[in-house]
This record gives sequence, C-alpha cells and structure tokens, in this order.
Amino acid sequence: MTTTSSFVVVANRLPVDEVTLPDGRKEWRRSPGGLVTALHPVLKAAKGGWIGWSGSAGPAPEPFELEGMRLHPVPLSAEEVERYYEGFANSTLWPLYHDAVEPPVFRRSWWDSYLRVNERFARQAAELAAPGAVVWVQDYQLQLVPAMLRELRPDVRIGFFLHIPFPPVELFMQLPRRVELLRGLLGADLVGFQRPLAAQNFLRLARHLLGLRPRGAVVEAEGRLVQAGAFPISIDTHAIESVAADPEVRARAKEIRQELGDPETVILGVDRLDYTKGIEHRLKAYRELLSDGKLGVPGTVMVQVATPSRERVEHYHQLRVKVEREVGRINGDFGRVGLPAVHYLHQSYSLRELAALYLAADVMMVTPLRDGMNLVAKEYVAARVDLGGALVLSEFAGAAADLRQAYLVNPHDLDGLKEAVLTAAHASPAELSRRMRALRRQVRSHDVQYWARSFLAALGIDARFDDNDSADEALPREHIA
Ligand code: GDG
Repeated sequence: MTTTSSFVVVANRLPVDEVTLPDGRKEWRRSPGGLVTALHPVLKAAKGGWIGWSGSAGPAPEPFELEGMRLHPVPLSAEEVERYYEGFANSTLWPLYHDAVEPPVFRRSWWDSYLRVNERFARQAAELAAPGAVVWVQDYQLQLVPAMLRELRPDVRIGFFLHIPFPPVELFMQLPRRVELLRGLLGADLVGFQRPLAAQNFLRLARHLLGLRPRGAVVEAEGRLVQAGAFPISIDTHAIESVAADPEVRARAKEIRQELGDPETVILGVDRLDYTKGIEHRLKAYRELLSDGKLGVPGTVMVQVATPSRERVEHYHQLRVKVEREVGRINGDFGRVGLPAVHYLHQSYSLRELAALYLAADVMMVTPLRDGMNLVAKEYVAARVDLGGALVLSEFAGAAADLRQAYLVNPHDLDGLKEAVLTAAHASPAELSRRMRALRRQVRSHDVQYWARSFLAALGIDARFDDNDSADEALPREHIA
C-alpha cells in the first residue's frame, strides 16, 4: 500500500533524469532546475511526494525515493507522448498561449489523449494525498487536473501555477475545448501566473466564457472561491552565485574568451531552440550590424547555445532549419578562416559551463517574442558577481518587469534592437556596474525560494525553506481560507 503525503507536487515531468553509468548500470539523478531546488526542502521536510512522467514512453518504473523526495512515475504510452505531449500541449496550447507566434494546430484525437492523461495524473494525486493535504499542480500540460482532483478529493487544498503566459480572451476563444480547460483551472483554490496581466486575462475569461463575476482577484465558481494572482518565478540565486564565484569557473570564462580569439565584445544567447525565443530576430540584428560595419569580426564574436528541444514537433524542426541557414549565411558572409562570426552550439551544457559562458559574455541577448518569465536573463544577472556585462532583454519576457535596469527592447523593431546592442556594447564600465548592481539586488531579494514561499503562503501554508532535516513544523499547518 502507498503511504500518503501531506504535500504533493504534480508536474508533467519528474525532477530526475536517468543516466547510464560507465559500467552500464542506470541511475536516477536529480535534474538541474529551479523548481525542484525550491521545493526540495519542503518536500523533504513534509515527506512530500512528486507525481510526474519519467521521460520515456512505456510502463512506469515503481515509485522510488531520491534525496528525501518520494517520486511517483506516471506511465505514458508512445501514442500519448505524441498526442498529449507533442500534440495538444506543445502544438496546440504552447503556440496559442504565446500570442500564436506560430499557428496553433487543433486535432480532436489530441484532446482525447490530453483528457485521459490528465485523469491519470489526477487519480494518482488523489491516491497519494493525505486527508487535508496540499497539492500543487504545475503548468499547461495539466490544466484539467485541479477540477478532476477536486471531484475525487474535495478535502484537499489545490494550487495551480502556470509557467507560461495566459493569453488574452480573444486568443483563448480559438480553443475548441475552451470551456473544459477553464473549468479545469477553476477546480483550484489558487491559480498562480507569472504576471498580473495573465491573472487579469484569466479572470476576464471567467466572466466572458462562464458569466462569473470576479471581485478583485477572487471569483466564485460552483460555490467555492478561487483566487488568481501573480507570482513571478525566479532562480536559485545563491547557487548560481556560488558557481560563478568558483575560481575554476572564472578561469574557464577566461579560457573561453581566449578560445574565441580574445575579441573585444562577446555576444551570447542561451535558449532552448524554441520559436518563442526570438533567436532568428537576434541573428538578423547581428547580421545587419556586421553588414553595416557597426560591428566586425574579429573584434566581435557571437556565441549562440540552442539546446535541443521538442525535436519531433514540426514547428521546431522548421525552426532549426531556419536558424542553421541564417548561422551559415552569417558565417559565410562575415567569418574568416578560424574565426567564425557566430559559434552555434546545438548542445546541452553543464551549469558550470553555462556560468562560465555568462561570465565570458559582454552582451547577453535575451529576445523572446513572448515568454512567461525567462530564467536565462535572471541567471546571467546572478552569475555576474563581478558587476560586468550588459543584459539586452525583450520587453515581452515576463522578466522585463523585474529587471528594469536591463537594456529593454522590442525584438520586432530591428533598428531598436541593433541600437540597444551597440549601446550595451559601448557602455562605460561605471554605467554597466550601476545597472548590474540594481539588477542583482532584484534577483537576490526575489529568488526561487521566495517565489515558492509566496505561492504557498497565498495558499495558506507556512512552509519551511531551510534545508534542515527537522520536519516537525513543516507542512501542512491549518490552512488560512
Ligand atoms: C518555461 C517558460 C519560464 C538551457 N540550456 C541549458 C540549460 N538551460 C536552462 C536555463 C534555464 C532553463 O533551461 C530555461 O528556462 P527559461 O525560463 O529560459 O525557458 P523555458 O524552458 O521556456 O521555461 C519560461 C520557465 O518555464 C520557468 O517558469 O521562465 O518563461 O517558457 O534555467 O539555464 N541548463 C543546462 N544546460 C543547458 O544547455 N544545465
């Protein structure tokens, strides 16, 4: 029999990756990433459970424990990966919620799969949650879970957090299953978003689609109160600072600059290879700056890390072709033997190597067309313990509201983008450190622990966030309604 937990996280993915050791054995390792870092102490203290997919299709492994967290794998068949995950989640919802920057694809068979998989997650959460437990559901793949879980377990307290933007009513209305999705979310006690505008979109939608009457940030649905609010996510600032302060990482940053040919200006981009990230806009701005003669090789060099992502989804395949064609064009026109104008890396790196790249970069370009938050921008700031470097940041990233001292840009305005890159590249050290100091204050006072604490506090839970083993007063205390 499964023991129950008073705190349960439900997310599409478990916070682990399976690695193959040199002797061929397989082992689970905790995956990098802010969400698990933030929740680990709470999960450990509350003997909490995490429900999620292991990442490979087929039968699920047995539940297991890792670093004090109880992990409960949910099975997904190959067909479900295709329809629920690549289909409805990543070809319908993802583009639609990001301003439809690529056209969303609607297929009826995908919906059936999304519904079935959400039911499976909800059932597992219902089995795992102790009486009166707190269940925190994450992200767009699982929007039906709150209502399904509420139906099975009216006694639990349910929070939902959306990591991506929530679209305006006019866009949401395109969804064939819009009522079901909205009702799914309304099953939660608290629905959290990255920005206040997203929470407003949600409340407006509740009025428009279901005729509900929100009062302030609260809306009554089926006799219960549902609260909506903004909880901007952040990073494990302290951890990134420590990595960036490590002498080996600092030496590696110097070495990277040497390997790049000791240019005056290193421009950096780090993204999942995703069409929302504005990689093409960034490359185009750089190409024009080279062709205008405002920047030149070998004085300037660009490094673009584009981590492989969702490669079986058609839009992603097309994006890769377009980005690689543009990189080829830039290097063909402006590179020299041994001195490419863009170093394009379609690979994943360790956090230490990423931190070294952040430290090596004079201008960090984060230019999404729409982004819930964008953690790369915050990581760059956290890594710049030396107060150097400049952040060029799209105003369409949620992070722009937190990082006001960045060089804010509209990535669609190519001239404005080029201007910002030049201004950032030519700014005086005093100006750069003035901006960086202000940016760093923000990510230090608002880290991912602060984010998780504020969300759980709004849900009525006073959670412990120090990594200390005494579980006594951890979770849950009585809930504030
Ligand atoms: C979604 C929302 C929201 C990337 N390449 C490597 C690597 N990364 C890490 C980064 C960063 C993370 O992946 C990417 O986070 P972002 O926030 O930039 O973007 P999404 O993946 O789209 O995330 C977004 C986020 O959820 C959280 O709510 O901010 O708006 O779209 O941490 O460092 N990490 C390592 N190697 C890589 O090669 N180790």
